Amino acid sequence: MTKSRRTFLNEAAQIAGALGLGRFAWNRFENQLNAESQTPPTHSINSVSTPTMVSTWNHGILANQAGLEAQSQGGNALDMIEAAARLVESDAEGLSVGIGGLPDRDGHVTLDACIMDHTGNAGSVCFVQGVEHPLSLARRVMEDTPHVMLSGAGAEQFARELDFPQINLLTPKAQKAWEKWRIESDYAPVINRENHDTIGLLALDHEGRLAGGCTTSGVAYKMHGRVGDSPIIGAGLFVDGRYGGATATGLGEAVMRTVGSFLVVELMRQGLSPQLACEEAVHRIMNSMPTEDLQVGYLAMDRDGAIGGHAIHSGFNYAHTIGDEAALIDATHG
Ligand code: SD4
Repeated sequence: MTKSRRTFLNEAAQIAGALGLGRFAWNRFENQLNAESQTPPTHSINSVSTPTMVSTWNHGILANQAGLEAQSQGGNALDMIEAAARLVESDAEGLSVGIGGLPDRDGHVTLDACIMDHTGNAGSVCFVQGVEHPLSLARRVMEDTPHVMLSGAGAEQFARELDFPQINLLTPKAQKAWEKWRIESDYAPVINRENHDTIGLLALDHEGRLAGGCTTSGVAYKMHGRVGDSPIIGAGLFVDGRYGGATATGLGEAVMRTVGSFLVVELMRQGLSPQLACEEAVHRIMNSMPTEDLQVGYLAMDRDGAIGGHAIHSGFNYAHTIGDEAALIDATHG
């Protein structure tokens, strides 16, 4: 379109504001225009924003710091996500992401990760072994291939072609924990308190671009070959720059069955706040399966930087950083 649709939409948005039309009504109007147009919807971005990050769990504090540092060195929202993820992936003490992650029931550490930008570009890798930075690999899938997702040996081959360092991800600490687990080999998934701490990340950069990422070693002692929600676009992560982004942590099977992160963003598109959207997505799970023994937490940020987080049970927290100010927030639950 020439004058264009964007100018027209901006003018119309101002009029809508003056008329007191709520965001929901405005979204519906814009959607209708999009539907009627032959042109794909524009991925409008805010002109200037304060760089902001939200990330799951305690390790989110340091991760956000790394992300904002990347931004201050000229990086965009994707760079923020990648820098934050790399920090946590390299932490051998963490038992759930990258090196040091707890292995599957056969003793193999297998990683899942994905990344998505505000225009809907997405990349993902799953069931990857021996790669220290799976989220960076997912980014290369997004940027350098015609695909969205590579798995297992194929993803590892791609990593070798890119000269990604190959490392042994199983640390002595994780091996010891696995050997202890093997004595009883109790395969019941454990309620998420400390065991499930994938990092899910959402970033808004200085130009209002949103991006998200998720990286994990998955549920401890899973079956060999099991892939969770974390690398699945729409389940562990979803971003739509026009509305917001969401990410999930907890038992992936429950998130996958309800396409959780997509649902959160879809609810934001329909006008719900990030907090209410997370609550509704959690309730969808609670209304569709027994949840006494499983935990899921959602985290969301809209395109204006408003955030929300909600989980089935207590214990889920997330880090929120705006500029220099960081806070660790206990998510609401139930
Ligand atoms: C999975 N959702 O593999 C991941 C695990 C997780 O915090 O989130 N841990 O199911």
